[in-house]
Amino acid sequence: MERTFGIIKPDAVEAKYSGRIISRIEEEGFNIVAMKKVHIAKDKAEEFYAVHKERPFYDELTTFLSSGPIIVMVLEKADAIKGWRNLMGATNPAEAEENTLRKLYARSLGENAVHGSDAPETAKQEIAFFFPELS
Ligand code: 3AN
Repeated sequence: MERTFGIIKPDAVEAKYSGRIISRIEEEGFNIVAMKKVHIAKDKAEEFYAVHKERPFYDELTTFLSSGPIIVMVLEKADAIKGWRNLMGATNPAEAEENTLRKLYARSLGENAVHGSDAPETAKQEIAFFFPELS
């Protein structure tokens, strides 16, 4: 069993896609270890996305993540990190495969419905960031 960290981003929460996304997560065999709805401030979004600090879209990204409520979750199953990224689909919804969450629900490259950790070390950090009680 492996754990990963996921976010249902402000665009998808606002569009009321959360229920569909959570259903899909369960259908795909993930165990939802923890989940909460939060609205984070811009400085917290900046801290969360610190690895992208030098990227040209850093301000857009952190403004967006703090623009409305999000649902943060810890997901568990065998090979969860890869499995959750596969279920999310490509970063750019225009390139995402059929039936992936981003193909179904994302608006654009910037407003792309969901986030997922990309490696075991980032999963650990991101889980600790939102769920310190689990680490
Ligand atoms: P992923 O979330 O698929 O791991 P990353 O790590 O390349 O993608 O990018 C982090 C986040 O930054 C993406 N989820 C997306 O919301 C945003 N992003 C990536 N590229 C751009 C871009 N060119 N313009 C605006 N936002 C972007």
